[in-house]
Amino acid sequence: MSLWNHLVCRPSLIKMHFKCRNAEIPYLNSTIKRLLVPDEKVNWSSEWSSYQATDYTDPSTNGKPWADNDDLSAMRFNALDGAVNRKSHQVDYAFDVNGRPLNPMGRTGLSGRGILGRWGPNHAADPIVSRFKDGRLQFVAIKRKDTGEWAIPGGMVDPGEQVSATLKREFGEEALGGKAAQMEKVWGNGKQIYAGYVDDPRNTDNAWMETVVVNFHDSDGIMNDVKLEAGDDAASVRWVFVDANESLYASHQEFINLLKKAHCI
Ligand code: RP5
Repeated sequence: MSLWNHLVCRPSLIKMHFKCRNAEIPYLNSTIKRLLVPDEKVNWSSEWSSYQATDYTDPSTNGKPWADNDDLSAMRFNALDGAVNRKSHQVDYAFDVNGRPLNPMGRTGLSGRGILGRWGPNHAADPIVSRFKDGRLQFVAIKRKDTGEWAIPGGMVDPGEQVSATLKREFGEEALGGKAAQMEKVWGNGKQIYAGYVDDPRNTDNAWMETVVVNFHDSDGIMNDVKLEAGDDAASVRWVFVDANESLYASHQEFINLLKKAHCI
């Protein structure tokens, strides 16, 4: 079995990425456009010897404490590199001729890091706080300031941070306006429903989002007394019914489909 067969044969919730191949609109915060990658050329194993993705690393990431530099030789990939987790949830990823990690889901039409901080996987955590209201399942969603889309209030895992801490921190910052709330019983009720790749519009050939999705279901009416308030990267926050079929950011609809399954819907 070839290396590429090995990579693409691992089961994944995301069968093919689309949102990080949109060549119609400029890449976030830039005028840069992706090279159009047709479906049949997404897999690295598909022959495309002249493939030359647009190379772009957002200059605003330069020198940021959360961002890598360009000295890839000093980085330990597919491993815990000091406090930075460079392991993928899904695969041992491969590298291009310049030693840059290769997106395990294939070509995106853009190389470099784009606006992401890390070469390779960029780890996030997504808390889905849910409850039944009038017999219908709903979850807390925020409106992202960057794209204006509704999303699960997730965020990046800081170096050395436990995912369990990221989940609570991000929910607090984005959905509770940074205020503390009596949610201990809800936090004690977490069930992981996914860990892996996210089809995030920021992904590139060499940098991509991965996440751990945990459902915190409130069966005790605790959230009835918790005031939602948008903060940080969120412009707005509200409860959304899962059957409303609203369009969501990145792979968040797939995560909500998993939530529905977990609650037998
Ligand atoms: C998505 O980006 C993840 O699923 C998570 O919701 C989010 C993390 O990025 P930021 O919200 O911190 O930009 O890929």
